[in-house]
Amino acid sequence: MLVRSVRPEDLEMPLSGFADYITPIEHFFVRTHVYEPQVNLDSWRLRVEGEVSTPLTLTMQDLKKLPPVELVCVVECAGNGRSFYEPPIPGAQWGNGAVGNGRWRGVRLADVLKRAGVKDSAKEILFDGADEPIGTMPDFQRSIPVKKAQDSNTILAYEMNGETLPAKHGFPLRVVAPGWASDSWVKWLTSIRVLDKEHDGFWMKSAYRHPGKPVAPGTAVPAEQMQPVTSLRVKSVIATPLDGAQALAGKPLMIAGVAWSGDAGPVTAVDVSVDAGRTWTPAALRQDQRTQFGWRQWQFHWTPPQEAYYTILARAHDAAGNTQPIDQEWNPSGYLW
Ligand SMILES: Nc1nc2c(c(=O)[nH]1)N[C@H]1C(S)=C(S)[C@@H](COP(=O)(O)O)O[C@H]1N2
Ligand SMILES: [Mo]
Repeated sequence: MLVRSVRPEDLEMPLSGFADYITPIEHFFVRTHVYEPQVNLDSWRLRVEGEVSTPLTLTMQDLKKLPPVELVCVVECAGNGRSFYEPPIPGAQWGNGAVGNGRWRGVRLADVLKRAGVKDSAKEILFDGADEPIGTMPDFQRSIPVKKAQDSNTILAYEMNGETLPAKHGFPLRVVAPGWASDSWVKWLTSIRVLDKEHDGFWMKSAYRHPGKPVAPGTAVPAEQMQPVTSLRVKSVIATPLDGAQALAGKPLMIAGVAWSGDAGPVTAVDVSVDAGRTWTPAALRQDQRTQFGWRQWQFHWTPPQEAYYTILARAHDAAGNTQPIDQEWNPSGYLW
């Protein structure tokens, strides 16, 4: 892993990780705002309160009585790729690898909310985890609109890749908000609060906000003129060959990687260019990876015709007709590269 920060622990998946369909836990990126809390399952409870008719206090056993659901889904930090923006932006200097493709198993958030009886006044669902802030840092709490919470794909996961959810990734329970940046995927979940208004805590009103339109690079935009980061953007990454690799002229070379999108997904096509974007040719998408929210592997076979320096690019398209740009428009916090 590429260590972006030791304390708190921020670990990035190296480019070679994009060669996997399901990202193994040992290669899965880690982002922690404060520290990794040690949760004891015997004393752990999930509280559901606020605008509900029956507030709940659930054990893991209670949760596991609800119907289990499993889905393959990309989790990507809003700030993934921040280091590519010009001018530079403070914050974790992620390259490409603050992202992974996991197999998540848990229960539908909608099923939990149904048991609590959500009132008509409900607007947002606020999540809090067992990690407590240090010093003056506000507690990491994030909310999502009721509509996203009620979506049958939004789950509370207790398993990742067929294993008990690892401590680094939120043991014993985390939010899985498919298609949305992972600041909404609250780890070590202990509290679900149904709100009758938009949550106005620091992590909603000041952090994770985007102008929603291109602004001149370097511009300061007041937070209230920005909107929360939600859906991921269509994107592909080349896993092989790696930057700077050498290959033999006249010999077949496989170009391969993965592609994903967010709410506008799934990915419908990937093109490859071997001439710095002058011409593009469709790559082959794996036929057995047609999920709504997982990434999809693609391949392109090419024989470099002569000894030369080649610039290879990939670009993905999604179901809503979006095309991956050459680079993303600059924004003040360096989100959604
Ligand atoms: N409780 C809690 N949940 C959290 C965070 C956190 O600091 N505390 N960080 C969020 C952010 S910004 C990211 S990118 C993802 C990272 O998930 P991972 O470490 O499982 O890859 O967790 C999210 N959930
Ligand atoms: Mo993040």
